[in-house]
Amino acid sequence: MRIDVVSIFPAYLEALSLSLVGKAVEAGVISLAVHDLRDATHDRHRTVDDTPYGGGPGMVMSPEPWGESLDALRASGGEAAPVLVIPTPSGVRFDQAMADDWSAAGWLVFACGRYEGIDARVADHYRERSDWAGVLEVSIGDYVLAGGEAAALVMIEAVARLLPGVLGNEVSAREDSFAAGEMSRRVEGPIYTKPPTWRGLDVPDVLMSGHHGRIAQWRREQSEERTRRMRPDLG
Ligand code: 6GU
Repeated sequence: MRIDVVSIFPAYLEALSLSLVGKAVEAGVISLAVHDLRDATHDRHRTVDDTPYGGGPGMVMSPEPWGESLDALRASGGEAAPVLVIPTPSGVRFDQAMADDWSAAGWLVFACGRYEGIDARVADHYRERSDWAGVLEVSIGDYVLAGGEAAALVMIEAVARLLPGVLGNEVSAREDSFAAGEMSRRVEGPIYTKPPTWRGLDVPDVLMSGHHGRIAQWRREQSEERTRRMRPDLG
């Protein structure tokens, strides 16, 4: 999979060289590049924003640098059509099913906005372009971040761990889509490892019993109880 990220803070994405995503890049499963939006400006101050038409607070990211940067990316890619992901708090909610879909895409481009967001014509334009595979405006939750970079990190990690050949991903694509369905219904219960007693707290006896049927039933009950308590919106 190819992933490009465009941002005015390319250093924000340096975390992608660590951990699971970093290993997937090293292994060649992901081809990742981060691009500075300001490289697509032509004035002395490398300006990427302007005041909003109609008034209002803050600044809006100008369409021209986005158009130039995204067109250059597209031109570097041959036949393949990329999906343009625009992280924004006004987008559709990102979830495991979406991560699952994206893990089958060949090429994702993340356009990380700052300030009050990107001029709306950028999304409109790339939605009409037949050499792009679509535009998705996506939020990671109901809170407001200062920019799309942290959200892009979240979404890229969720996709990367599903790619075949990524270390620790032994499960099949079929099991992943099952997991996406399960996740929308319930959360997992508590898990334990050694030692059997820690600061006076014991691991539940049933997990030491070796009785696989009872263990499975106990885990189901714990999952249901925790889902009711922590996620009353599910189930
Ligand atoms: Cl994707 N971007 C920003 N700026 N804030 C957010 C978000 C995205 N998702 C939740 N809050």
